[in-house]
Amino acid sequence: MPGQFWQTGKVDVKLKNIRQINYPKGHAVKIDRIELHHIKMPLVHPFETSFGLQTERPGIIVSVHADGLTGWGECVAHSRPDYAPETITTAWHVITEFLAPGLIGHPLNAPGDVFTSAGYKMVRGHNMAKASVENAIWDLLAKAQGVPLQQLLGGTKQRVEVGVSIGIQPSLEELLARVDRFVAAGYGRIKVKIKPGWEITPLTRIRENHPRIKLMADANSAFSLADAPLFQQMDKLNLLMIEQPLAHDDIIDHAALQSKINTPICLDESIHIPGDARLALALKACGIINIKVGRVGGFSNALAIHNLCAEAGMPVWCGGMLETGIGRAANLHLAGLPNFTLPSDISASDRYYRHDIAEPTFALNTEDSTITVPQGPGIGVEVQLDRLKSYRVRRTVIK
Ligand code: OSB
Ligand code: MG
Repeated sequence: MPGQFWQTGKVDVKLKNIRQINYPKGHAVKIDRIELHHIKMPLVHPFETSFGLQTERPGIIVSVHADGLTGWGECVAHSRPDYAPETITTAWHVITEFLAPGLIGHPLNAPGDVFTSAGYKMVRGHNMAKASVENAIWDLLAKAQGVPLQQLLGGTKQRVEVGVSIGIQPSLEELLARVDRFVAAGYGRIKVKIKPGWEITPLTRIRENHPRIKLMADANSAFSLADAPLFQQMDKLNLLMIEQPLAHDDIIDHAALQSKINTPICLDESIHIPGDARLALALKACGIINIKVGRVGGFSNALAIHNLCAEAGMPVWCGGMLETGIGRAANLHLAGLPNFTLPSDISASDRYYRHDIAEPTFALNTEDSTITVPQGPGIGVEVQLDRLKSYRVRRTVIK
């Protein structure tokens, strides 16, 4: 039945907006240096979406240094403004010119104190740039307190339910074989990318082969409201959800489409701030929200969106951006929050990279399609500096 997996009802979380988050306070730290590391990581398998083909993942790794401790964050902007308006170049510019300088020497008792720094008060938008710095500070402050990041965020799960995101493949046979391989590897939820001409047939064939699997489709904005009949056909396939079928900057047409289909729509690209989530809720534009910490500007906004969705009875899950072990560790801590009730796009390390830049790497717990939240201080993984350097193409220091 449509909706059988996702109707989880209300989760008991008190409504807090971004200004009401109770940031746990520790000792004040003062950042003496921020470093940016522009990396290029080769992917083990090309990743094709409706907006293009990726064979490597560019990224900016941010390290913030204070009192002998280092906090790590990852910027998920692409080289091109294809998924979101930001790029590696715009993020580099905004971090080096505006966000980072205002944080040097700025006292931080709690993660929310980043918002009183000069750069954060001045910069509008640029969520992926902001998230990479804010999240590195969350890691730093968790390490200063000697606790796992999860504890600062308010998450409690030891294991997080996950799935795998499968790109558009050169042929239907290759797609079906790839789905079979991931199902055999223990993934209990399969997401496939769709685009016009690559939707009903691949989804129908996968459903025939795997009648009970949690199956979903991600269109990355490739369709329009005129395609409503296509999505009505998908109602027969018992999909867990359809992710971002319509324009990246639309909410209102998604509401129109949602009123015509039973399968829940999940918004990804359209949600950047808590206000977008409130609008989507008010308009009934979706049944589910994908929270990507980069897209929403950091953990503070991610928490705010998580909390307001929990209050409204709307389930969320954690999206992925092919992160390295740094960003994926952060995602695992976030996905430990109570309203992350659907499987997240956080796959095992070997699905992305031959040599990840952080240790330990992540493996799938095959008995329940979960990944264990790392329990050391902060994000709980150690960045391997030699590996980071081997993938690094540019570095800068702000102090
Ligand atoms: O739309 O969810 C998406 C990767 C890059 C850009 C957009 C998306 C994705 C994914 C990858 O689906 C999920 C993952 O990191 O495993
Ligand atoms: Mg998506």
